[in-house]
Amino acid sequence: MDDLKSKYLAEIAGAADEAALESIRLTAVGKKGEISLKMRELGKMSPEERQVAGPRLNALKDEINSALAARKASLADAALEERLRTEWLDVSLPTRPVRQGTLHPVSQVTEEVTAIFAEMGFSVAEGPRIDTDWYNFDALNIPGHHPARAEMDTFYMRRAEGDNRPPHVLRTHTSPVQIRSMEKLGAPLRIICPGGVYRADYDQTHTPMFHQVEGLAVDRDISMANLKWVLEEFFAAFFEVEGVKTRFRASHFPFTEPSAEVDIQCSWVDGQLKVGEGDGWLEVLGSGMVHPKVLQAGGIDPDQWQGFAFGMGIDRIAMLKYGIPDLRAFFDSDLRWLRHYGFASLDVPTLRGGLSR
Ligand code: 2U9
Repeated sequence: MDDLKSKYLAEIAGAADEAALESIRLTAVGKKGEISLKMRELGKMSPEERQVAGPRLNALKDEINSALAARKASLADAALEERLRTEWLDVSLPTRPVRQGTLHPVSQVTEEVTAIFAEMGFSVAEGPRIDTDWYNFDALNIPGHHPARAEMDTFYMRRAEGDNRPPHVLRTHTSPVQIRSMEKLGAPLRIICPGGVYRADYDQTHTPMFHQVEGLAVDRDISMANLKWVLEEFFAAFFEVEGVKTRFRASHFPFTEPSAEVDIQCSWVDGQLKVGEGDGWLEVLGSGMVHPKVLQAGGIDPDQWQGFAFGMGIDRIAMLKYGIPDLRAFFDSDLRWLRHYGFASLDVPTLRGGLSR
């Protein structure tokens, strides 16, 4: 019996896995195992012999069973240790590069423009895209008969039968937002108004919906000199160059007096636009001193306050900065175009961190 015990305990200690253990169990203590057969032999023994052999066989069986259980547990522990060692995950690693959506150039440029003007103390104002013709036209010194109304190719909203109130329009510029802001906030005031606007026009350089950003600064002593400085700061920051010369050409808008169209200094090298160098000029913006009637419409006393205003097309400056050739592609929702011209959605433009990395 001592031989049996040392044989099986050695085999159990050396078993490599659960399958080996199970086969040892069957050979030793299984129904037809060696120890079970020995127990059957007890019946042939004399009572005296049986009294000695019986308890020893039972003890041997118990000992082998507990050795089997202990070995099984230690094999399971070792298997778990091995899994813990090999199956690990570094949760601090960046995620796999999944194909993500991109920021549309219009959104990117709007963020860039906002960051630059924010630095100069302008906040962002927004308003409705459907507005009354008073906010869109009359308040801006464009009365009913004014040719500018026809020129703007306005989309008018249909009125219900018998409704004689003045019609609503799809705003043709973001200027109504400035009127609303003057009414709400009063003077002094520094705001920019970015957003979509609508004109019934469609060709290579016009889409019926496009984006503008307009700016308005109202204070006690504001002049064209302030306007010029603000715009030159803006263009240098936006085009990410040291400085940009501007050229103001006299013009006419109903809502500003005097009015100027503004060109920026540029050159064309191998078909590529370079802003802030060379002796070419590129028209980018309209501007002027806010017309007294327009200040009045916004509830601001023109004898106490004056202001400058400007307006430019976001889509157009996006095309210029990022070399995008066709305006109409902006609104096609073509995924290949969006992947090519889009921006990483988490790179927020800031003046210090870089506008467009
Ligand atoms: C208020 C007072 C004055 C905004 C202005 C322009 C000149 C202008 C065009 C540029 C290209 C529109 O997108 S575009 O076609 N804009 O030339 N906009 S001054 O003047 C305002 C606005 C609001 C209360």
